[in-house]
Parts: sequence; C-alpha cells; structure tokens
Amino acid sequence: MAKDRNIVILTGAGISAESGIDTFRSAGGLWERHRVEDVATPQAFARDPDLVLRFYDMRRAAIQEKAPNAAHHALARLDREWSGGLLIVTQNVDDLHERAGAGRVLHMHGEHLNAWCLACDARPRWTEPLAHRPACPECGEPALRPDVVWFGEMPYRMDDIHAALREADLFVSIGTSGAVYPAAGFVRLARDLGAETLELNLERSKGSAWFEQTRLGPATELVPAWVA
Ligand code: BJW
Repeated sequence: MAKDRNIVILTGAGISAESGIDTFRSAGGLWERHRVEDVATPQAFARDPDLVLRFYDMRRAAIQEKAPNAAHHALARLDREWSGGLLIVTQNVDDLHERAGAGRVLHMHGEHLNAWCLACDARPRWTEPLAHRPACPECGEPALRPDVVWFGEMPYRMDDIHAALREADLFVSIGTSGAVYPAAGFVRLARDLGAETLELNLERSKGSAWFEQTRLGPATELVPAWVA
C-alpha cells in the first residue's frame, strides 16, 4: 500500500495475550472468574464498590509487570515509519502500545493508569490501588474510580474515531472477538465508507464475515508479518 494512505487499526485483548494479560472471553479469560455484571458496570460499582475497586487494583498491578510483545513493537514501528494517516484505536486499558513506542493511540475504553474523580471530574494519572479510597489530588474527596468504560457507558472519543474511519483506506482489526459494540461495528462502517478490511486474530471473530481478508494465528506472528 502506498505510504500516504490512511490506516485505522483496532486492537483488542488478543494483542496483549502473549504479554501475559488475560483476555476477556477466551478459555480461561477474565470473565470466567468474574461475572462481567459483577465488575464492569456502573450498577456493580454502586452495589459493591470494594469488589470492583479490588478487581481493578489487581489488574492494574498485574499490567505494570507485563511488557509489550512483538505485535505491539511491530505496530509502533509502523506508526513511526508510516507517513500517511494512522490511528491505533485500542479497546485495551493497558499501556503496552505506548510502552512499545506508538504515539498515535486512542483508548476508547479508557486506561488502567488513569483514575476519574466522581466529585470534581479530574482524571489524574494513577498507578496505586484505589480500594483504600485515596483522596483525589485535585479536590481532596475520596471519590476516585478507575477511568475505564463500563457496559452502558459511552466509549471515549467516538467523534475522532468516526472521523478517522471516514478517511480510512484500510481498516485492520487485531485480537478482538467482535462481541462488544460499538467497536464490533467499525468493520461494517469502514467497509461502507470504502476502506479495505483485514482481520488478524487467533480464531474467527463474531464479525469475521464482514472482513475481506482474515488471517488466523497468534498476534506476535501475524502482526510483524503484516507490517514487514
Ligand atoms: C488472540 C490471541 C493471540 C487471543 N493473538 N489473537 C449493539 C448491540 C447489542 C448490544 C449493544 C450494542 N451497542 C451497545 C451495546 C451494549 C454493550 C455491548 O456491546 N454489549 C455486548 C455484550 C452485546 N456496549 C456498551 O455498553 C458500550 N457502550 C455503549 O455502546 O454506549 C452507548 C451509549 C449510548 C447512550 C448512552 C450511554 C451509552 C461500552 C462497552 C464497554 C466495554 N468495556 C469493557 C471493560 C473495559 C474495562 C476493563 O478492561 O475492565 O471493555 S468489556 C471488555 O470487552 C473490555 C474490552 O475492551 C471489550 C472487548 O473485548 P476484546 O478485546 O474483544 O476481548 P475478548 O476476550 O472478547 O476477545 C479476545 C480475542 O483475542 C479473541 O477473538 C481471541 O481469539 C483473540 N486472541 N489470544 C491473536 N495470541
């Protein structure tokens, strides 16, 4: 593809699986041990904030011990070398794209390393546990929650994502099951808007039929081979 073309890359939990971060829906994935409605909805947080905060504290600590893998590094290299438009839209709340060196990254489901103050709306960088109810560094209230997008909440920066999809010549989806909207609908949107579509995944996603091309295998093999 000519290097002035526009690429949108959607990533999901599968790209971080080989870094040792659990996926959500694969065998042994996170939701097998925690019912999604117990931990990833605003209702769950209202009902049992301790459980939800402990769940996220555990994952925030685990993620900080993991490192980017060959797939993150390959995308970071593409980002550095690609002179056309490029946007990595990640559903992941980890920071492995950034730690690999990618700059053009948008976290549509938020970030583990941010907190959100429900009292003053500040979004401080946050690497420590939240379950002991620390004070917000801005307003002093003990009202911090993880800055992640739960079911029923609006994913972040949808206008920017739609703008990038409108301009896209190529849409690539990596390591996502296509089970969660609106991300699962991006392939149809991209196609309708004229982009070529490519899926890289361990197994076919729910929306696999929408892609013009699918390559199956582990991200650490498929992504470097695609970028090369
Ligand atoms: C590998 C691999 C390897 C493994 N190499 N590959 C339309 C229809 C029906 C329902 C809805 C709809 N629109 C909206 C909804 C409701 C809902 C939804 O989608 N529900 C579905 C369950 C049906 N969506 C929402 O609520 C969203 N909000 C919204 O739509 O707002 C609208 C609104 C309007 C007006 C007012 C208010 C709102 C929000 C969704 C938020 C999702 N949040 C989570 C948690 C984030 C925080 C956290 O991390 O805890 O995001 S849920 C979870 O799923 C997480 C993920 O980002 C997301 C997607 O998961 P992902 O990444 O695809 O992971 P897996 O595990 O599912 O798949 C892994 C894949 O990798 C597999 O395919 C493997 O094969 C593959 N793999 N190893 C390559 N080595």
